[in-house]
Amino acid sequence: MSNPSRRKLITSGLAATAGFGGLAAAARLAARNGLIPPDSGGLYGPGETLTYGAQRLLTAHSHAREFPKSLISKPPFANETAPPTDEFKRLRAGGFRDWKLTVDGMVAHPATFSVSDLKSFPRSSQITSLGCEEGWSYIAEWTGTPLSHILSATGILPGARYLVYFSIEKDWWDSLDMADALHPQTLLAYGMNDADLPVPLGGPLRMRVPRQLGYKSVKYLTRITATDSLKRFGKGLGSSSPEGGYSWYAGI
Ligand SMILES: Nc1nc2c(c(=O)[nH]1)N[C@H]1C(S)=C(S)[C@@H](COP(=O)(O)O)O[C@H]1N2
Ligand SMILES: [Mo]
Repeated sequence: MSNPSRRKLITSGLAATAGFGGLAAAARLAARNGLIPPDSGGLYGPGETLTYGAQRLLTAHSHAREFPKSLISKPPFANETAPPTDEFKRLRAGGFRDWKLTVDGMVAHPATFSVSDLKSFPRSSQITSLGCEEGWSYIAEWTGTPLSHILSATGILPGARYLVYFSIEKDWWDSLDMADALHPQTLLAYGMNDADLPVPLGGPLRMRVPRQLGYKSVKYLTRITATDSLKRFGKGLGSSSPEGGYSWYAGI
């Protein structure tokens, strides 16, 4: 969708249809433009479709706000965790030298990367806000490899539409469409505030998606798989979050 006048037309069509003909008709318009989120069924489905469709058409190329260093938040942070599993403890005891990120699915060259491999690739830093759906947020500087770099290095195939990504915590996984996967602010983050990413905040490696709510920024990242359909992952809703009642698309 590169033609701005076409985008404008579809966007005003979406808004007008939502007001005039109702959400279901807006959803049909979004569907014709390939803008149906995976959790579009059920009671909130038409609303999810309208939010995602309108955001994608209006803001596909926008950036999350970046802040000056003076606004970086002071610890402690609200949501600190650490995976309690033996596997995580073993990897941590080894300084995370054996931590592996596997990239597979619809890529020409499936590969496995260590954190030091990632550190040897082009790096990017951003000072952005991480906001939780429960209401709190904090600002930090995240450093990592742009996800887009890994996708070009592994040869993402043209048919891929989503990236599904998994934590060493088995019940945490999520997915992004290609607009967010290729967005320059989407990072495989291994650093925070000029240090290694602390374990409670997702170290050694987390997804950082500043254009969406905090739960998309999955911590303890171990695998990314490229796919053309989200149907065969979990309940087919694109993430563990909609299974618990939150939207797959959590744009801010
Ligand atoms: N593996 C894993 N990733 C996770 C979570 C989690 O509990 N486990 N919590 C999510 C939620 S709900 C939020 S708001 C952010 C919190 O990130 P923070 O610890 O940096 O505040 O991480 C997200 N990623
Ligand atoms: Mo959250």
